[in-house]
Amino acid sequence: MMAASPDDSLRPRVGLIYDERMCRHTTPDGEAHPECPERIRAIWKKLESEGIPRRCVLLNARKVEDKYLASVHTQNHIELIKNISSKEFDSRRQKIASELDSIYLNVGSSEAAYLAAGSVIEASEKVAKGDLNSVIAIVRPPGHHAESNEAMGFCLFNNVAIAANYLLNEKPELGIKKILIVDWDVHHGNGTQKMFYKDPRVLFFSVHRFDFGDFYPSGDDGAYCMIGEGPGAGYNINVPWEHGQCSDADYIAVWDHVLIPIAKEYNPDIILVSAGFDAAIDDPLGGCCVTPHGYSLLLQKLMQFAQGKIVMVLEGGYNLKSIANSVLACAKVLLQEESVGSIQTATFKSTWRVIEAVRHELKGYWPVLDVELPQNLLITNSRPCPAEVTYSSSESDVENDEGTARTINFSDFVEDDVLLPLSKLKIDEGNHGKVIASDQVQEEESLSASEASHDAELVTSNEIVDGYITWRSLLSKVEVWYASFGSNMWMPRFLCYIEGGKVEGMSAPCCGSLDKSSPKDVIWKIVPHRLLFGRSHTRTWGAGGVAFLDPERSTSDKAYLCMYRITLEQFNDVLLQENSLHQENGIIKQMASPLLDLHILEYVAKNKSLPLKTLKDGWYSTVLYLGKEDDLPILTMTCSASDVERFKSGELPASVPAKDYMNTLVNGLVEGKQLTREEAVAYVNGAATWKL
Ligand code: X5A
Ligand code: ZN
Repeated sequence: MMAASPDDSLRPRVGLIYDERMCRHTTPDGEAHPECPERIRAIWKKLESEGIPRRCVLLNARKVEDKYLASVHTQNHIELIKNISSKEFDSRRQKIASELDSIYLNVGSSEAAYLAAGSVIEASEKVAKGDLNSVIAIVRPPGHHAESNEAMGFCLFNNVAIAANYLLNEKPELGIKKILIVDWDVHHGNGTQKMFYKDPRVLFFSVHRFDFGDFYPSGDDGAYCMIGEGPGAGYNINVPWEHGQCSDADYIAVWDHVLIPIAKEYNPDIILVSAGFDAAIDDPLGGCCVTPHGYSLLLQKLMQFAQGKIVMVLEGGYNLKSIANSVLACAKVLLQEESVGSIQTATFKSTWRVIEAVRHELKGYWPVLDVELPQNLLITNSRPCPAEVTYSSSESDVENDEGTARTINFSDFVEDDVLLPLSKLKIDEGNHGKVIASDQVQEEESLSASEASHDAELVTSNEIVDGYITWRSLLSKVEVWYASFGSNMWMPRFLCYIEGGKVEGMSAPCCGSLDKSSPKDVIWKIVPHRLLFGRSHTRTWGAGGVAFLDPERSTSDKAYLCMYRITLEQFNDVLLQENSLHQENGIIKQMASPLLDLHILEYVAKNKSLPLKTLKDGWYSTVLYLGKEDDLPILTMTCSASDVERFKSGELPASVPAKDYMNTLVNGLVEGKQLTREEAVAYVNGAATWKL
């Protein structure tokens, strides 16, 4: 007999909807746009390559009838989308689109919009009837931003809202009286919220980046105080993230402590998921990092309700690989196939703040929320918030234009120290925690190496893994000055390397250091080295050159340095990120051993400059020792001397910096009170146009 193959009659019946005609909604002149046809093609191809479609029931897409649109949209809006792709609109179409917020329109838009909405109706009806357990609707354009009289945010018709109304109003015989809409797209589902704001038959739940009203669609609609009105009061639930970088653990925490308890109480007859995948890791718009396995867990936790009646509807999601893998993981969960993977357990402290606020707001409507969250949860799973860091220079108190100390606010990532890599240092078992500093820590006088070995004797057990002291715990006890000379001179930009995140002009967020504590001090210095700009393009800043410091000293030159007192552990994380080697296929790499340990630090201090072989492909692979300050070594990273030669020969391009990069750098010099804006611009231009 064959090994147990799943009995088809026991296997859940999962529907899939996909139709190539929804790919004909494109930008009119072929300009690139994140909401592109390739999104649904990529998902479909991925599912096909994994043999998903043959394990599912394939449904036909169909166009929505106008009468079903009318429960959600105005006649005006319906007419517009109905006619927008016709010849008569050829001359006006682009103008109309340009007057809308984040919308493009072409000859394929109307049909795609009708198919997307109609397909979600088809999917919902099949699930409501019980013909299928669940359906994945791979549709576009997305819908959750579309309001009654307005297309916006890449959305034309509100597909999910239309289907919900269809079930409630058009098919009472199906017995769907209560619908839970779970909107996990990274953006707030403003359209859907408005449509059911006073309606208790639909419980609308949205978890989204809010950034205190700064994140799209911006404003207050996504705030947690928006709880519904009249009979709908308590049936609108917003979980607004304070910042990006949210991950599986943050979402799971919200599920466990907000959504799931409420869903149990509400007991929906069906669940519609506004499943955008733009909170996925590597999404260009979302800046969050939910993994495919994370999404599958969120979905799995919903399957205990409504007898598993789930319709998963694509909304946003703009990284083709991420969305394809995420939908695949969800499909496997709906098919009740193994979902393998592990998630990181770290949550932001802000996550607990948001969860508590939401629970407080809603506990009058949902008594299950009216209990204190277990304190040990908050304590064991979160660390004190290093946010709201006030920093100052030791030369003069750095103040911003308003004359108050600057506050940085995107920094409270909480880490569980579970994934500690090993170091080469073995603990002498007979001598409790004493370090056998094999080849390290030999020279007593300098670099606090001796102090480090002394402190290392005091490490607590969680810093020891399998009898080894982790390199992190050792190097976390050594402080250095990291000397920045480029965009990192602007503190908020540098903090991206510590806390994660990005500032204006950066295309992607940084992952940050494992230890997210802020620099202990910031001071400025001028050194006799030449600042130069080289290369023509970076992933972070786009076209333009970036700053390097000639490793060679030359007394006729001077370069400004903004120096941050950080740990050698953090310096290693900065070094890795600066050389773009911190991730591979979107996975943050853990360093098994440090790039720059105490031994190498001694070497650099003696020889002033060291190109690190392990970083030979990075642009900032040379570590420079620039002397000492307060008895701590001053280190920076720049290109190799041979790269400078290649800049001179023209073998490597030497371009002027991009606008955003330039602004960032200038901001650093100005806010650090080193130069006026004019002087700073002149300084950068001088360096950028200098003939090597
Ligand atoms: C559906 C969706 C995002 C719109 C962003 C506009 N829309 N900047 O993800
Ligand atoms: Zn979105």
